[in-house]
Amino acid sequence: FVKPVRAIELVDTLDGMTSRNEPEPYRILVVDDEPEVAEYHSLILEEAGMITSLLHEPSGILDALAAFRPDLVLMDMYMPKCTGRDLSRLIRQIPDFISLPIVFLSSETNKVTQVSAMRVGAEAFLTKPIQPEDLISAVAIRAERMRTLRSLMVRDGLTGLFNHTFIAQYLETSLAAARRENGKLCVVMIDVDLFKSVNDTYGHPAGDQVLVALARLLQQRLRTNDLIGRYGGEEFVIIMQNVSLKESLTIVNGLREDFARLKFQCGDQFFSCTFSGGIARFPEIAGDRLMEAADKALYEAKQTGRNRIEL
Ligand code: GH3
Ligand code: MG
Ligand code: MG
Ligand code: MG
Repeated sequence: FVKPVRAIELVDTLDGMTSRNEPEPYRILVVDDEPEVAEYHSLILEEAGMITSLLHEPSGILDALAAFRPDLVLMDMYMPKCTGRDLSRLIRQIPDFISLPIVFLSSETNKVTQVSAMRVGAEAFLTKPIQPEDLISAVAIRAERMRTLRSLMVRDGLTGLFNHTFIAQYLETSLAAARRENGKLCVVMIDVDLFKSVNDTYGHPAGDQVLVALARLLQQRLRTNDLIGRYGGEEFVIIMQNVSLKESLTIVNGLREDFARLKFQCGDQFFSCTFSGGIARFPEIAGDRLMEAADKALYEAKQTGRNRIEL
């Protein structure tokens, strides 16, 4: 029988979570060949707190999706050169956009035409003219569901941090941007020391609580634009933009000390944990070897005594 563990000194510092947890406004791509119509709908959505981007020329759809990353596409049906239906079919062929909600907004009232348009993978068919509140709720409900779905796909269930799949994706995108813009990128690999013995001594649920506490500490102390992920088991990854190796080392050593100071309570026993870390930076290390280099540095830290960070 394992009593619940708690991180004693963490409790009072965990209030007032950072801006990390504030919901971001929904991003809606409005596709309509008539600029005034697009602007009218966009205005309604923006007044409701959403961010919109307008597209009048259907052929720009894929670029617009890649650049704007919408939560939902509000799509006109009849446009010169192609229909909303053609456009939806095109969007659905891109793996990244397979579950992106597409909502038609058209003057088409023929139900048969509407149903056939939806068959290519649209979520709903709204008809113009539409009441602002009807438009807002139809869009908000579906954008919200998209957000939930996305978050389930990219987050780790235990800690709420980004998962392995997302980290890999994010690293690839950030590397591409860094190559374009001469940016720097630090990858930090963190691994809890002798974690197996925490599980063996205090039980698996206690081990879980240690992982959650570490995740909270990282979320709380790092900047909003640092990506924090759980790479696997008791391994975490941080990706920092535009910091020097020296700066990142100072930051991670600070985290290491903070974590080592946490006291966990399991029944009437108290214990602490430490972690080791390895850091590698782009462009000093080639992008495709960045993870491997951070992992190698981490291995070095383990070999040389643990509770330390290596470059
Ligand atoms: P080292 O300092 O060399 O990293 O030693 P270690 O014991 O931490 O390393 P090892 O890789 O041998 O053990 C990792 C342990 O982490 C084994 C596994 O049971 C445990 N673990 C992995 N994921 C979880 C989890 O989600 N919850 C808990 N409680 N334990 C986990
Ligand atoms: Mg039109
Ligand atoms: Mg490990
Ligand atoms: Mg370990």
